[in-house]
Amino acid sequence: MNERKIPMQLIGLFDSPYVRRVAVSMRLQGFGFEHVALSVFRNQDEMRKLNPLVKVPMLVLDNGEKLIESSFILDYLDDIASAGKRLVPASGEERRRVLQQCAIALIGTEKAVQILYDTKLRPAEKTHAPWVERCKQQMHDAFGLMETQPASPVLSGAPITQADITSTVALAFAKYVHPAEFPAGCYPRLEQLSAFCEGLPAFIETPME
Ligand SMILES: N[C@@H](CCC(=O)N[C@@H](CS)C(=O)NCC(=O)O)C(=O)O
Repeated sequence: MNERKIPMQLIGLFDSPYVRRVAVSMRLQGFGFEHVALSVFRNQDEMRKLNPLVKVPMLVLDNGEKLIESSFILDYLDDIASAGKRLVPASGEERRRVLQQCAIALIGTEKAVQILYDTKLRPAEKTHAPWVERCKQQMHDAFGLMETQPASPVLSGAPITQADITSTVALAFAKYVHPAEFPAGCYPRLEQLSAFCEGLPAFIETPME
């Protein structure tokens, strides 16, 4: 069992897709953690004391070591996970496939975040419409590419992978922050995967809001 005496601390809100994918993964892998629910915007000063870079997620290990960047945090967790609990296969074609699907989902996520920051954090007159349009196009291109991937094996009973988690988290986040861009049925295969994953306890226990 991976449960530790002093729990690891996961810093950041679950409305961050990067934090949420780490939290869901930790639950699926059986790692206990204390959730430090601080916002990079509303709790900036407090956050800076924990993480001078003011970025989330941050995972504080039980020895006090601090890890940043969701992909590298997940890589560490896979490395220490017990047998059968890895979320990215250790090697080979399957590993490459899962990581590439994560990469596409992360681009969709990144573009959704950029649109949000560019339209909500700047005064309206300082928003550059062509850049926002470009990001929207790239966001949809990424989700469109995810939609064309072969159906995930998890839907036929295979173990869940990081590709399933990151794709599901990406769609939930993008829909949440840009609802008009994602009417129901616009990415039906992805929505099917998402409905399956969001029904799992690890996702239900990690709500975005
Ligand atoms: N590539 C990073 C992205 C993390 C990220 O950008 N997190 C956002 C919250 S969704 C953040 O920290 N925003 C504050 C900022 O960029 O200053 C990862 O995967 O961990």
